[in-house]
Amino acid sequence: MRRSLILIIFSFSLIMTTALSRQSSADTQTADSIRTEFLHAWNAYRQYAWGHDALDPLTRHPRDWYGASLCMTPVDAFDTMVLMGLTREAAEAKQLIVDSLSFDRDMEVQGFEVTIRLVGGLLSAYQLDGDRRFLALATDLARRLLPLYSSPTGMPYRFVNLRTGAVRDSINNPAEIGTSLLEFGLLSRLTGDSAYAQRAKRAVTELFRRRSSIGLVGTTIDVTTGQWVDRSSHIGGMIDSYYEYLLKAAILLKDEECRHMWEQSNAAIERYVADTSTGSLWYGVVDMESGNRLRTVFGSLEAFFPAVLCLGGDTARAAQLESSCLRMWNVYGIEPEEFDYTRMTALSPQYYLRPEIIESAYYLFRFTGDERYRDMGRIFFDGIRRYCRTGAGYAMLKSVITKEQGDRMESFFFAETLKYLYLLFADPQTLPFDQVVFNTEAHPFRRTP
Ligand code: DMJ
Repeated sequence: MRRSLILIIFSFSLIMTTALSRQSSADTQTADSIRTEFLHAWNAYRQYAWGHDALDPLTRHPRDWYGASLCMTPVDAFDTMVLMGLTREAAEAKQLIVDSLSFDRDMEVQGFEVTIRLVGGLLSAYQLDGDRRFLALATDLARRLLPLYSSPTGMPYRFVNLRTGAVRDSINNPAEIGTSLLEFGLLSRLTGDSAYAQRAKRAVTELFRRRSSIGLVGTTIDVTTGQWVDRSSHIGGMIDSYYEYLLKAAILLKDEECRHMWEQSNAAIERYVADTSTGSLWYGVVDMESGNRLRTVFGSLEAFFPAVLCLGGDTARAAQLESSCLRMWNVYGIEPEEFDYTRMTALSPQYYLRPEIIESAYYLFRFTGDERYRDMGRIFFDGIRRYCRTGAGYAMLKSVITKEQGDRMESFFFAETLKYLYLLFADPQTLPFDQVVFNTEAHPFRRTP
């Protein structure tokens, strides 16, 4: 009896391993095309915006977020280039970063954005490349971000001056409050300085403590008083990666308190935020105290949730939600920023070259081995190539209805969108999925640093 059980388990894992490592020449060709499109975008950045934060692809002008460049695109793109085997491009980007990136600037930055893109990008660059200058840069930046946590509650302010440490904006949101657990947790492990992990963990604990009696958090909170400002609750922008990081911190840092916070939060999300409409699963907006539904809106950002559900062990629900995401995508041939799932129409028609729907397809493929997720990936890649490609890189869409392009190419297009697409089709050995945890900007952190 026991013998046949072992045999069944063994055959099942063999089938799964074979399914997960099946790599047809069509898949390899798709991975090659994605790499070619990465180069198309990178070469445009190189030609028109070298050394700056980003390229505006229609006017072909460089863009810097804060007056002087913090090398957003090169830092965000570096690990994708390493994974794609673009050795020359990675070496050039590295040279630019180590020669010119400095955080000793009289410049106010948004804690969340520089944490996920720069601290995250530099940490994964360090783990992939081994050069301690990446770690030194990450540490220097994180040290300059610590004043953010000087509020009476320990939850961070939103902006800090990198040189003076002056902070601003006490009305913060769960995503920006919680999304440093991984970066600061890993940094503490790599440097032996617990200050980073402690600040990040306290912030999240204080936020979780202020959840409503039904277990939900709102959209904005005053970090000086600890009072909620906007009590609408959902899984979209301003809350999304708070939930994502609770679970990922449990995995990366083996933090059982974070796992407990994730499980409690997820139970409340499933009970109150989840919704069904037109025969599909969606997650809308509810009041955090009563759970009453406020809006039936879903969108590109919410499409991160199937990936998190997979990591949390619920691939069935993840599959259900990814099918809904695909339905949303198929209405216009590309997904809108916000979507009314009862009317199946766009509420905010922009597409910012976002990765989440692809990220979820990648997780589902890795967890199930089901080829349908690569088929979805092809649909996403084709839509993006058809509507967003320009002579100089890729452009966001002002409207998925008219397909009018807008003059932006966010650095997350290099860090996330093209990386997840590539990993979906590349040989699984390119990046062993179960040995890393991705930060919310798709920078892979090794599980055993
Ligand atoms: C990225 O900066 C991160 O994924 C963040 O968590 C959400 N928004 C963008 C991508 O859409």
